[in-house]
Amino acid sequence: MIDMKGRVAVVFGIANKRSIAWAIAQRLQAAGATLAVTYQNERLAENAKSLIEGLPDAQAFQCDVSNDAEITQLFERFKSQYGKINALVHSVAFAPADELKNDFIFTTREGFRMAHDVSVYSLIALSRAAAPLMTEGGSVITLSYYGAEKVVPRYNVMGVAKAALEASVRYLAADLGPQKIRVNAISAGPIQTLAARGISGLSEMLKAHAERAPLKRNIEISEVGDAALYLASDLSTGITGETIYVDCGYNIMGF
Ligand code: 0WE
Repeated sequence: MIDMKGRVAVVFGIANKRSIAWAIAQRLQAAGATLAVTYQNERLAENAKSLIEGLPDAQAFQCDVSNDAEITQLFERFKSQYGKINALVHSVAFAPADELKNDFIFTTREGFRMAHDVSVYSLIALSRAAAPLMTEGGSVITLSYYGAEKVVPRYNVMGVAKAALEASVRYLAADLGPQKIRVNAISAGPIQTLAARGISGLSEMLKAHAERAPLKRNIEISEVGDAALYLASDLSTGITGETIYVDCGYNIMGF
């Protein structure tokens, strides 16, 4: 058994009970970790708070990761409340809906800026804020997707942002390694989350994924939680700067 007792994990990106962030928070808590879980804004507060507060040893915080002042304030609260952080989970991404509908060539300047600000820069900002509190070393975990490296129709600017995210994982890993802070990404196969639901053609994608993947099925969200626990724990102390696939093997296939 992996024992995370006495470890503090902060998880960003819960919107609802289908969120990957929520699956990860549940898994870390089940392993004994103390949790801080954040949601973006007032609109999500009621639902997010009731989920988070139902989890033992977990507390809810509001933070919009595109706002530097909110990040600074939040980590000051973490410092006084917990004194340290062991793991940071970044499960945050956004591109304006229109950017995921048209051809990539129609990407707007503002859509590009927003996708990179929310989905990529936030990892840099949060890692910088968390590092001084990772006094026992630490683990930073973010979520990526195969569209970072191969063209997935309509994933568009998010694919470019995920490529930048995976590169940022390597640069952050190099910067933070001397402080025994590891930085890794989990590249998850497609999941029916609420964020993914509005996406046209997702059911066909899930079907094709299950047919082509070596394991002949789609991933379970709990499998992302399991991989995150591994990366957050001392089982993975030799691993940093990596993108680990939790995709039933889909990415290895050439045909
Ligand atoms: O990273 C993602 C989706 C992230 C996402 C989802 C939305 C929907 C609502 C980012 N921004 C928005 N903006 C919205 O307005 N995935 C890996 C899931 C996903 O999204 C796709 C996919 C897959 C898979 C979009 C097009 C094609 C495939």
